[in-house]
Amino acid sequence: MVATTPSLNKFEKLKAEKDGLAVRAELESFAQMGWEAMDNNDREHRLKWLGVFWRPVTPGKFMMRLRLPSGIITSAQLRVLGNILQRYGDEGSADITTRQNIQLRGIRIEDLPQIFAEMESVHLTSVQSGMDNVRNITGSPVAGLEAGELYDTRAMIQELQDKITNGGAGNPEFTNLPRKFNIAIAGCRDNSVHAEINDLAFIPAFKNEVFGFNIVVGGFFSAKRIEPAVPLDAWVPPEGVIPFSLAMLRVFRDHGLRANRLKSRLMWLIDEWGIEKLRSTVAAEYQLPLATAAAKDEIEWEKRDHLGVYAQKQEGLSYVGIHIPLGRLFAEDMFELARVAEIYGSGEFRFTVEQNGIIPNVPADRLDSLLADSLLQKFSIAPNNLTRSVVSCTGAQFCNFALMETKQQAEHFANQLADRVTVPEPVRFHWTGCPNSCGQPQVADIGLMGTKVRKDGKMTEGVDIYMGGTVGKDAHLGTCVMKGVACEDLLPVLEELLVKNFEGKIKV
Ligand code: SRM
Ligand code: SF4
Repeated sequence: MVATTPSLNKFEKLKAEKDGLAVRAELESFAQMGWEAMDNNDREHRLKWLGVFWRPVTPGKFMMRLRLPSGIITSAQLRVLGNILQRYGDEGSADITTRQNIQLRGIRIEDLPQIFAEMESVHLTSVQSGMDNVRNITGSPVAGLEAGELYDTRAMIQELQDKITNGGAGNPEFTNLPRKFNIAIAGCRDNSVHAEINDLAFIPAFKNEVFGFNIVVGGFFSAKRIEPAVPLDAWVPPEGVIPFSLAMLRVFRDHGLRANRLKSRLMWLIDEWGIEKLRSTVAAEYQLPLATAAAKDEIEWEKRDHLGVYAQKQEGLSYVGIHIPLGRLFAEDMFELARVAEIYGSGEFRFTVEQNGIIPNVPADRLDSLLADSLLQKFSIAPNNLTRSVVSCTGAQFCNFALMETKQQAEHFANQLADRVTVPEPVRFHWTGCPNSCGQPQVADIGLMGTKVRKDGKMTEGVDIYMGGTVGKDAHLGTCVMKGVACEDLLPVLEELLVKNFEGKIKV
């Protein structure tokens, strides 16, 4: 248990007063009293331990962030989410997140007991998805499907989530970390998880010809500081991934810095201790022999977006990646995704960190009918190179940190550019509404970070532009190349960047 001292920040005091998970027992009474009568800390902070987020932008309409290990969901689960959204009419919507997860919008406090019961009936949980908890654990969205994969990480990722959350019931052992904690486990050769931007990531690597994972630590984005993960010089076999992760979480929980929330992520502890001390402390907690890293890892492919039709390793089956613009879904879309997954596939659907979707397990004799299905008119398998790879955070529509509206702007500019310019390859645009960088502009070909700009004596929405982010093999972060471009001046700037850097040709 972490002691409260006067130097602790206000969130540490809040957690020490009452654990976030404690609000689960009070849901019925919250539902009866309504959001206005609730204690402020319960409403605005502790509910996040259940994945329920107060939205100051839309008071009374909460956001619910789920947990979807490896981004996998079933048709039955999609229908339950569709039913939840349907209650809220036009106010009910959902977003696929940059951690291959789902967030629901429009949620009313009075409905929470019923919503949780519906979710539990199909084994969906939102527990510990906000505040000082482990976020959705990312894995390859084609785990178990991909011919070239080295290890099918699905069961491992699910089991790790179950350990951290006590099977979705909530686990007080890991609900009071110093800060959020991101974990990614890669079993494919293309780094589809963005290992380098996680606090803890496992990267496939052979040590003395035995398969296992090299470990990198401390990657994070924040408004104050951006750091890629650094090697821990450690390797674990597959059966070591879960005990190692739990050991790391215990060390972070017990030794992570808690005085200043702006300096609490794992990298700040690495700064204070040095990587060797982190390694030896976690090794002692791990209680198994910890090998040094394998000399090379197996991330050898460029990152793919998985859009289109691809043969699976299972003879006669394909997976089909579909483009979901900005990751935005409504109730009807949930029902439609459930339908196509069921009638053309195996009743399973997957989400990617690019905020798109995958229908796995489509037999050859159903492929043509799937490709002719009306849903694929809306969610294309082959969008153009400028709209195809657009990622966007939530932005001002629902997020009070936002310095700009993101999703509509992202769509507007992508469509405008597609009308005016052709490029030979997809260009990856990432939009993020503020320096917290949820939309990961630092991994993009062209990253756009919301800011305020003074123009003609008035403050207006603008962006700082990032470039040079590479993903997949040898991933590295991009840097800011242009500051404070007003959105109204942005189109010609983007056109020029496409022409100069991406072989763009202006359409005549
Ligand atoms: Fe994030 C906070 C949305 C991925 C860095 N993030 C927030 C909040 C909760 C702020 C708030 O209360 O409004 C946003 C909720 C807005 C809303 O209504 O949706 C929010 N973050 C998101 C999502 C939904 C963006 C998206 O549209 O996809 C992503 C949810 C992922 C999930 O399923 O759990 C999301 N956030 C990220 C990522 C990307 C990633 O994980 O790969 C990052 C950068 C990586 C990292 O964390 O190191 C990220 N979010 C932050 C930060 C800065 C963290 C820090 O250490 O300072 C904050 C602010 C904070 O935690 O204090 C934040
Ligand atoms: Fe909100 Fe900023 Fe995150 Fe976008 S980057 S979701 S605006 S906190």
